[in-house]
Amino acid sequence: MKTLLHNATIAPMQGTGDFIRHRQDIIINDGKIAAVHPTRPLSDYTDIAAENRFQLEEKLVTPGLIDCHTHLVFGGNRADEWEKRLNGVPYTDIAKAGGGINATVSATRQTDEKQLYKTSAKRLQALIAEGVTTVECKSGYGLNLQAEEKQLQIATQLGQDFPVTIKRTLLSAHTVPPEYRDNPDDYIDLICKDIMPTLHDKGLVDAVDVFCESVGFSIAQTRRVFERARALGIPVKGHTEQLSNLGGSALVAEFDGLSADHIEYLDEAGVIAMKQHGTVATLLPLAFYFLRETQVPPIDLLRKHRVPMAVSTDFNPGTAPLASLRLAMNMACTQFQLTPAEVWLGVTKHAAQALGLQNSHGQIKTGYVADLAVWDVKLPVEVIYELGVNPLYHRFHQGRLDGGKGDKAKN
Ligand code: DI6
Ligand code: FE
Repeated sequence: MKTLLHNATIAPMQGTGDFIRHRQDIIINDGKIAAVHPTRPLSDYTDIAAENRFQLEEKLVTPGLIDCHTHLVFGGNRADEWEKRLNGVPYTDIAKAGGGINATVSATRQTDEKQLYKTSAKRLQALIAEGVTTVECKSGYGLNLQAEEKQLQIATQLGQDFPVTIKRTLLSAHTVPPEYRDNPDDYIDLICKDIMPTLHDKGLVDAVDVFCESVGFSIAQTRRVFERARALGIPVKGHTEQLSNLGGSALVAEFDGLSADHIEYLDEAGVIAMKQHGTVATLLPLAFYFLRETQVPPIDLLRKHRVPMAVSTDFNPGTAPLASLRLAMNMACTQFQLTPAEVWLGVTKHAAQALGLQNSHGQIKTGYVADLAVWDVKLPVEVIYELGVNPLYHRFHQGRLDGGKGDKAKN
């Protein structure tokens, strides 16, 4: 089936990300971008059915947005904990009372599939409504085989039911579950010998992630998880240098990892290692904001060494309960001083690279998947600038106007 987007302004997200082309036609065939060229008269397109021609009158078309780091599937929430913190209860007291990541682990284990699916679907719909066409979903709130599988199965199901591409990341090494509190290395054994290979065999794992941090897992433990992933042929990524500098990002790079994420405390040696191995720097300004952090990631070093920067929500119940990639884009500008062009590349081309999709997603290019967002604006910066009003006009996933299975997203 052929579709025509007629007379668009396009931001193809190649090169520097800030160039746009006016008066362009995009032809979609079988879900892929078949051609992009200057506008021709509609009468030239007799082979395309009238209902598949979209006259855009110079509206802006960008690649569909890619949210390359989320923890979308989890049970419960931590609003109570947040309120306690705001009322002055020390974090250590909250942790002692079972708060933090393990509070969400317990809620996720207890919540049945149906309920988990329902709440996760709502969050996904919020992302979709802003023009997102690809979402990465992590496990990491199950922390045993059964509950990690439950999270990844729900992520898979969401990708089948909604007009969005879902990539699944195994984050069993998110924190030490209560059963292993006194012997975390045995938990690493469990991940390497049981959880990872079993879920990989079931086809549920697209990447493996580790929270490498003093409050998470050490470099030695992270290395063990990465070695196992490499042996199974699974790409790795990391939550690294979020709260301190352990050298986790360089370790991700050593394993030719897809991305090192957070990276507020990253140093130049880590930046250079990432450059050498093609590892993307994923910036998460919403977590930075919600935690009221003050250490900004080393943006100038990333620029100097030309490390591609992605921008993502990190949507999660503890540090970023904010299901808006446009808000993350805005805050990447205000909090981290990225330029709008850098931010746009960060949610398209570079976010695709952070998921290993750089040859098929994130750009308007012949042969690429026709995941496209049509915006009722003239300039890309407008999508970042004005929040609270949704400028999305149309959204195409694999060439279909929110269509087919997309009808569900509207309910
Ligand atoms: N870093 C974070 O900011 C989140 N996970 C991580 O590794 C926190 C997740 C949570 O608090 O539930
Ligand atoms: Fe995260």
